[in-house]
Amino acid sequence: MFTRAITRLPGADFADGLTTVDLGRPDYATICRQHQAYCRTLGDLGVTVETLPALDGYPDAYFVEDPAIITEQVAIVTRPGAMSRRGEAQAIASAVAQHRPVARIEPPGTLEGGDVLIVGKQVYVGLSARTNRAGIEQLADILAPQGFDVTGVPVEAGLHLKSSVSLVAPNTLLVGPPLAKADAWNGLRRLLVPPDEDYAANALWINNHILMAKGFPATREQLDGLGLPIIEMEVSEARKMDGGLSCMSLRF
Ligand code: CIR
Repeated sequence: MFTRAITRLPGADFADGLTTVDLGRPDYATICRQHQAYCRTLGDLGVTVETLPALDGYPDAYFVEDPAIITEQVAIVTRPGAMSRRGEAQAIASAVAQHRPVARIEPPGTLEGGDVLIVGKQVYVGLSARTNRAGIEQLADILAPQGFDVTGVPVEAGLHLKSSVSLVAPNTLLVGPPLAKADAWNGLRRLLVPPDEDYAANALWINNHILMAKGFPATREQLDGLGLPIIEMEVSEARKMDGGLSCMSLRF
């Protein structure tokens, strides 16, 4: 059960953030509306949502999942691999410090929360353009005393690990094409996202519901088999900036 989430308001400069996709510039009024709907949905699921103010000069700060990771016992403030996002760490630190003791990823480590997938006591971390080996080793050291085992997973396509894989039920992953064959998932149940729906691989399992991006019928059919209520969310504007449903909150 998640009882809390931290989100951040999109800044007026949201469209100036990093992106690798060519879907046009996001519209500010629309991202604000979609953000409100996202927060409202989390609230409806019993989550108390704390929304931080937009962070001037950091258009990607809206994606609060990346500068921090929260477990039951600790908040880890990361060191984003994207230079333009590095300053976000300090800003999120004061917010997460209200809830947990804080540990930090230090140079030369880089790590972004979008690369971190926690399945029970197993933590899968994408070795990606944003997260390096030193970052993964530091995370492993921070989490070892809590009984977590950390495994690196090469991410060769897509922005982060969780751009292509999500936990959607106990020991059950929703996996997109870039990670469909990764050895790391041996022993876990896998639902596969077809190549023409790869964006839908980023979904959120929260308080026994599944939040998924709207308009991906084949993925919806896979998820329907789990028997959980599914909420389809409009996330067109975050998608234009390479963001998905998990990126827009820190849940704990
Ligand atoms: C970035 O490139 O950093 C942002 N435009 C998107 C971050 C998405 N975050 C995530 O997947 N956790």
